[in-house]
Formats: sequence, C-alpha cells, structure tokens
Amino acid sequence: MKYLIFFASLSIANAAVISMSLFGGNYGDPHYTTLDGNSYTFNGYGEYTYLAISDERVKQRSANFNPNQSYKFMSQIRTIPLQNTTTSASKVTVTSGFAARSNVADAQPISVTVSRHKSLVICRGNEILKFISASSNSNNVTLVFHDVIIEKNLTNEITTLSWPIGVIIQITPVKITKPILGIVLNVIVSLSKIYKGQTYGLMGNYDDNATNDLQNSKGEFIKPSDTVEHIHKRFGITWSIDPLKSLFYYEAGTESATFYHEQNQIFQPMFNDPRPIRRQLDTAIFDACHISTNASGNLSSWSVAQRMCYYDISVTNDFQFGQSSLAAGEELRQKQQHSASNRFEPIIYMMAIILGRLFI
Ligand SMILES: *[C@@H]1O[C@H](CO)[C@@H](O)[C@H](O)[C@H]1NC(C)=O
Ligand SMILES: *[C@@H]1O[C@H](CO)[C@@H](O)[C@H](O)[C@H]1NC(C)=O
Ligand SMILES: *[C@@H]1O[C@H](CO)[C@@H](O)[C@H](O)[C@H]1NC(C)=O
Ligand SMILES: *[C@@H]1O[C@H](CO)[C@@H](O)[C@H](O)[C@H]1NC(C)=O
Ligand SMILES: *[C@@H]1O[C@H](CO)[C@@H](O)[C@H](O)[C@H]1NC(C)=O
Ligand SMILES: *[C@@H]1O[C@H](CO)[C@@H](O)[C@H](O)[C@H]1NC(C)=O
Ligand SMILES: CC(=O)N[C@H]1CO[C@H](CO)[C@@H](O)[C@@H]1O
Repeated sequence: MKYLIFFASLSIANAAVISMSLFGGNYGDPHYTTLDGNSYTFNGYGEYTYLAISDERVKQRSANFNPNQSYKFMSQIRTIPLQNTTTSASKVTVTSGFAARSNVADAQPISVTVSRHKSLVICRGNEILKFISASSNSNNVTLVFHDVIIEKNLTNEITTLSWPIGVIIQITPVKITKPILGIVLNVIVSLSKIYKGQTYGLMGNYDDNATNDLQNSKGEFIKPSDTVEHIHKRFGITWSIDPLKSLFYYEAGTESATFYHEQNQIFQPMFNDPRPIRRQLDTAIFDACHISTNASGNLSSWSVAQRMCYYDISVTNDFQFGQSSLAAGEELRQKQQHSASNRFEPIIYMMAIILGRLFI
C-alpha cells in the first residue's frame, strides 16, 4: 500500500480552500447549479463530462471540446433512470456515479459509484478502497495520496475528495424510497477562482457571467431559459464522454462505458415541468418544501431549492427525497452567497503548497 491512513483533521485546510472558491453542484432528479450560479435540470442516461479544467485559459471559447487533450482536471458523472426503462413509464433519473483525476504525475482516477447492492464503491485506479476506522470512537477516515485526499464519514458516508490543485468535491449519498429503493448521489463542487475561463462540461463555462453558462461540447451557447427538452438535446447529451476516456470503475459483469454511451443516444426522458395544480397533495408538498401558502401560486417567488423540492416530490412522490433536495439546494445557495463576498484569492496557492509538502 502506497498510502497512509491517518485521522488528523483536514478541516482547516478544507475551510481555507473552500473560502477562496466558488461552488456548483447537482442533486435530486438531477438539478444542476453551474459555477456561475445558473440552474437547470437534465435527465440524461449516460456518463458525462461534469467539470473539465483546461491547462490554458480558453481565449476563444467557440473551440470544440477535445477529449484527447490533456486537462489539468477531468471529472465525469453517471446518471441513470431509477427504474427499468423498458418496463416503466416513470423516468426519474438520478446520479449514480462520479469519477475524476488530476493530471499531476502518477495521478490515478478516483471513482465513486453505487453498486448493484446499493452500497458505495470507492476506487483508486483498479483498487477498491477500504475505509476502516482505527478507533471505535472515530467515525471519519482519511486516505492521503500524493494527488488527492479522500475523507469519508463512516456514519453518513459523506465522502470528500480534495485535489490540492484547488478542487474539492463533496459526495453525499441520499436514500430514495419511491418509486423504488435506491441510493442517489448529491455532488457539491468547490473550485478555486484561479480557473476562471478554463472550465468545460455540465458545471458550465465559469467566467462570472451566468448568461453564457450552458456551452455545449461543440462550443455553442444554449440559453438557460430554453425549454428542458432543448437543454437536454442541445446541451446535456453533447457532454456524453468518449468511452475510451472513461474514468469509472466498472463492476465485473455490468455495463461498460460503451453501454452508457449508447443509452445516452437512445434514452427519451419525460420532459417534466411540474406546475402546481389545485389538489390535496400539493398542500403537503408545499409544506414539505417550505413554500408558504400565499407564495404557492407564484412560481417566481420560489427559491431554486423550493422548485427542485417540488419537482422531485411531484415526480417521485418521495417526500424525504424532495426534502433532501431542498436541503442540498439551500446549502449550495448559502455557499455561493458566502463565496461571492470573499475576495482573498491567492491563499489557494499557499494551501496547495502546504498540502503538497505535508503529504507528498
Ligand atoms: C481522439 O482520438 C481518437 C483516437 O486517436 C480519434 O478517433 C478521435 O477522432 C479523436 N477525437 C477528437 C475530437 O479529436
Ligand atoms: C428490464 O426489463 C426487461 C423486460 O422485463 C428485462 O428483460 C431486462 O433485463 C430488465 N433490465 C434490467 C436492467 O433490469
Ligand atoms: C459524521 O456524520 C455524523 C452523522 O451525520 C455526524 O454526527 C458527525 O459529526 C460526522 N463526523 C464528522 C467528522 O464530520
Ligand atoms: C455575458 O455573456 C453574454 C452572452 O455571451 C454577453 O452577451 C454579455 O456581454 C456578457 N456580459 C459580460 C458582462 O461580459
Ligand atoms: C407570504 O407571507 C409571509 C408571511 O405572512 C411573508 O413573509 C412573505 O413575504 C409572503 N410571500 C409572498 C410571496 O407574498
Ligand atoms: C411573484 O413573486 C415575485 C418575486 O417574489 C414578485 O416580484 C411578484 O410581484 C409576484 N407576483 C404576484 C402576482 O404576486
Ligand atoms: C475532519 C474531522 O472531523 N476529523 C476528525 C476525525 O476523527 C478524529 C478522531 O475522532 C478527530 O480527531 C478529527 O478531528
């Protein structure tokens, strides 16, 4: 084993990096919040480029995304329908995997997926990582590699991946009970502001301008106000990964990267846009999503988190799932607000150097 396991607190390092960063993420029946703060829903079935960071500042943004190029950081997300698509009309899709790597020397991909047995599988390269706490009163385990630090809370399974280049990913597994039992991953990205003008993928084109966030892999801009269907077809599915470039670990005997690539082409989601209608259930949903009665008829007064909560309960009828989206959306909004008021940029470099010295 080339890594050491230790239990020291990384919270200070993480807090410092996070306060210098901006946030994006996705949760629920995938709702994405881009790094510039735009929100959209994309129900794809496949594996997609989530956040790629190019080595160079991208001056001419109209250039195609080229998967053969070397990226400073590359991350991918897997989303799947919750039910068997051939036998069911309900097409709720959820996040079931995340994988990423940096391009420092000897870096290995980290893959976090939900297994067939509904447990979290975390791999580095081809090795499945085991998180075993050395002491019975400790519920967190940290694995340190030269390229990435992985921290897992054994109680709630929240897993934090920190790349000293300035990217932190927090993955929260959430249980869903309807329409079927499953585990859904909510992902929060924290990215150093030094990467302005260098990002690609579903997390959007980060340049402090929210109107040009949805840039597809061919370099075209899609309006965030476009319909769910348009965003799906012109933006979301264009980020399907080249199967040869997959960073995921595949369980023996299960689907391959090629399988997901094909599903991306075939899958037809329902382009939901649930709207409140006067019925008994809505009152319960409004309660669950903290939407006040007077605001319930006025969609534009709802927060993004409230809309996504409403959406998720409407399509799944799983109230707890909806409330986990409300909490995730709210957490993301608070982090984005906090980061918007933060100006101390260069400390990220210092933190990266300190982390490098300590752990390489
Ligand atoms: C990437 O490389 C592969 C194999 O060399 C090639 O088939 C493919 O066209 C390349 N893709 C791009 C976008 O250049
Ligand atoms: C989906 O249902 C079809 C028809 O019942 C079945 O043949 C197939 O194996 C199922 N797929 C999965 C992934 O369960
Ligand atoms: C781990 O999760 C549990 C349950 O949510 C929480 O009480 C605890 O504080 C967490 N531990 C750490 C180190 O964050
Ligand atoms: C933001 O992007 C839009 C669309 O590309 C552009 O028209 C606008 O000028 C940009 N705003 C700023 C402040 O750069
Ligand atoms: C609804 O009422 C609450 C308190 O009664 C108030 O704080 C809120 O601003 C109202 N919302 C709208 C959209 O009118
Ligand atoms: C709906 O809510 C928005 C935002 O809170 C507010 O500006 C607007 O006046 C409201 N419209 C109605 C018809 O109450
Ligand atoms: C990040 C964090 O909270 N780490 C804790 C992990 O558990 C040990 C032992 O209980 C604590 O000392 C750390 O602070």
